[in-house]
Amino acid sequence: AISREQLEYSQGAKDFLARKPQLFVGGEWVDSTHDRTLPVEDPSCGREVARIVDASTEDVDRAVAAARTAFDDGRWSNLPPMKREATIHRLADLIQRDGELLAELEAIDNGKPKTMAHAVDVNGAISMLHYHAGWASKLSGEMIEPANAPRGVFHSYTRREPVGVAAQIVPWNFPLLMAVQKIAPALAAGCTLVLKPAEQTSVTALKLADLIAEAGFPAGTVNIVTGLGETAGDRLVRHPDVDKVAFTGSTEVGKIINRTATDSMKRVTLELGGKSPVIVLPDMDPAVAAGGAANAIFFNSGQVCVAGSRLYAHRDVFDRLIEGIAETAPAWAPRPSLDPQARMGPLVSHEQFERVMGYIEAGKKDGASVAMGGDAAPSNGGYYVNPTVMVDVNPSMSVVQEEIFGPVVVAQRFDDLDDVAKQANDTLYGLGAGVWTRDVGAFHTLAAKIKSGTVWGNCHSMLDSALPFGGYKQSGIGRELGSEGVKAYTELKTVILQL
Ligand code: TXE
Repeated sequence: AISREQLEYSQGAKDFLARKPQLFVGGEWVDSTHDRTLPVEDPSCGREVARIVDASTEDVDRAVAAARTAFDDGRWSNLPPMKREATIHRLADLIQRDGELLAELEAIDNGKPKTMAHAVDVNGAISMLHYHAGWASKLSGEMIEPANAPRGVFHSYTRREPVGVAAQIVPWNFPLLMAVQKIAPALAAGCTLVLKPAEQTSVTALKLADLIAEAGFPAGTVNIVTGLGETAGDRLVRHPDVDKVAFTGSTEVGKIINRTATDSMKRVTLELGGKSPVIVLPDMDPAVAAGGAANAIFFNSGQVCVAGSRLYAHRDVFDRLIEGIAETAPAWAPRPSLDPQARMGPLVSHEQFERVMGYIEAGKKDGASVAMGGDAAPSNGGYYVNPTVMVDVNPSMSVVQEEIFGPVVVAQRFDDLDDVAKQANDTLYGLGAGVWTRDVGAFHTLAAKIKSGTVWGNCHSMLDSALPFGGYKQSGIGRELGSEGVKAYTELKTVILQL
């Protein structure tokens, strides 16, 4: 049961949630053209705590127009790079200053424990901005000699130009962090943008808008519109004045966006779903691997695109590993997000709760056994699912093939490296994979065989601003982060002068 005290919001959070629903367009807060709004819900108790604008087509068009004007007149892209760099650093500093409130708002809106929201989302956003700020003054083209002309006849070089106006659509699992992960490289490259947060979790993006205004970005550089995917999101993707679409979300919606955006040759990067394997080799101490495997799936209630949702343990360590994970149950018992002891919170919404419980039931019906959890946790209207491990599963089951996006892992045995590589690759997805072993040769052998954008050894979900991130197969198109992620916001132009 949830005590009142655990759900007491700070005055700052109450004040922010009480604000009039508005959009951030052209550097100021504006009203929507219509009066439709959407609820903001606290998933720890299922209560509505605020309203946000459900943007109209005209609202989206106005935001794109503001970004277009700001891009075309060069008020951002033509600033000296060091000025852009300093502005991005300033935004990071403001997030740090308001980190406590941002973490609380994220916990209220998304359901993740406030301590996690601070340590992961807020601190991640700060370092993401500091990292990308530096690219503003480091991006450049190269001088390249033509291969088929005598030396000294041509002077040829490439220029990296900002791609233009970016439409950025983000999901609800790491609302602030995903927003910053999108805007930081775009701003470093000199783009202007319109960001649409997920309708379930828009609060911290709106708080971010305040900080963007305070940091001193020229008006129209960053515009933030809240609203539904099928309406506001779709309009953004179709808008003729948008040059690039960056999306993180479900593979299903990613395919729709890809079709719509490429119809007009917009640049597209997609970071989509996953069904990432965690592989435990027989040399590994099962007690150590159990903690790692539990963290790989239960962190953020399993609402992580790279969640380690398929566990493959060598036959020799399988039973001990499952026991070890089951022993972590008390530590992961779901609690309200503002409870300082919470390590795992509720799921983000009633819809997601139903979806995850539906998968658990389907797994049981298909013949899987529950080795841990497998049910909802008692609550006062919140969306709590107990950490769950399912065994006796096979590859034909939906729990093994489909992204559940909840604290549910399916565990299977394997015999050798070839066997486990085959099993690990038996999926439409290819986002991440974790391997637990002290055997360096076996690790690198698997790292080469597994078809995924990232392979971790003895860790999981380790993302870093400098390291490229993205998916093989139906987990996405393109890479975010690192130099690749910034280049994804540029066009490469070749210039050739006959001397
Ligand atoms: O995601 P959507 P949903 C997976 C996960 C989850 C499932 C459903 O398995 O259970 O998707 O979640 C916007 N045009 N992931 O339905 O719909 C939407 O408003 C333009 C994995 O919430 O993909 C939101 O801002 N935009 C994932 C964003 O897309 C559209 C993270 C993501 O929502 C749109 C989230 C449209 N037609 C869910 N339809 C990950 N890989 O991290 C929706 N949107």
